[in-house]
Amino acid sequence: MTTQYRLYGALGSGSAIVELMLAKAGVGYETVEAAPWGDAAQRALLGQVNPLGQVPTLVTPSGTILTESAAIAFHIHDHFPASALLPPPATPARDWCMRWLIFLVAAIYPSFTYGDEPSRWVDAGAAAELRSRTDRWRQNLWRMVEAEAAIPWFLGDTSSAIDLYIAVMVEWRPRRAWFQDNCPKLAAIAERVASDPTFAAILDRHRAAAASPLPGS
Ligand SMILES: N[C@@H](CCC(=O)N[C@@H](CS)C(=O)NCC(=O)O)C(=O)O
Repeated sequence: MTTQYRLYGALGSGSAIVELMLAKAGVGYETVEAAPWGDAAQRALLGQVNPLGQVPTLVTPSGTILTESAAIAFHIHDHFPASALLPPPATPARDWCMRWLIFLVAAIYPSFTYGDEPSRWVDAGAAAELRSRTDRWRQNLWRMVEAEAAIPWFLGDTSSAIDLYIAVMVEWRPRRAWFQDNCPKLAAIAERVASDPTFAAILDRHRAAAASPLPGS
C-alpha cells in the first residue's frame, strides 16, 4: 500500500501522458521505472500490476490498480474535477471528447502494439511489411484526428486530456516533423501544451530518452 499515486512507467512511453494528467490535476505521485522492453526485474515489477505488461499503470493511494490510460484519465478527472481533463457530463463537448479520446487509445495506440515489434506477431519475412503497413495506417488515422481538431485546443476553447495525448504522441512515429507538415493543428496543440513549464519539464524528460528503444521509435 502506498500513500500516494504510484505510476509504473518508462521514459519515452505513454506514461508521460499520465504524468501530464497528474500534473494538470496538481497531484503528487511516485514513479516506478518498469519498461516493458526493460530488463527482467523491470518486467517482473510490471507483471505484478498489469497482466498485459504495459505502461502506463497507475496504483491509487487506496491500492486500486488502473491499467489503460483512458481509464486513468477518467479516474483522475472524477477524483480531481478541477483538472478538467474532460468536459462536463451530458454535454456535446463531453461526447466529442469521449469519441476522440477513445479513438486515440482504441485505434491509434494499438498500431504501435502490432508495429513496434512485428516479430511478436508474424514470421520474420512479414515483419517489415507489418511495420510499414501499420505505420502507414497510423498516418491515415492521424489525418482523421487532424480533420476534427479545433483551435486552440482539440475541443476548441477548453483544453482536455486529448491535448495531453497529442503532446506526447507527436514524438512517436511518424514524428513531429511529419505532424508539422501534415497535421499542423495537432502540431500546434502539442506546442501549446509544451508552452506550460510544468508540462514542458515532463515532456523534455521523456523526449530525452528518445534514443533508447521506445514505442514509436
Ligand atoms: N491501451 C493502453 C496501451 C498502452 C501501451 O501500449 N503502452 C506501451 C508503451 S507506450 C506498452 O506498454 N507496450 C508494450 C507492450 O504492449 O507489450 C493504454 O492506453 O494505456
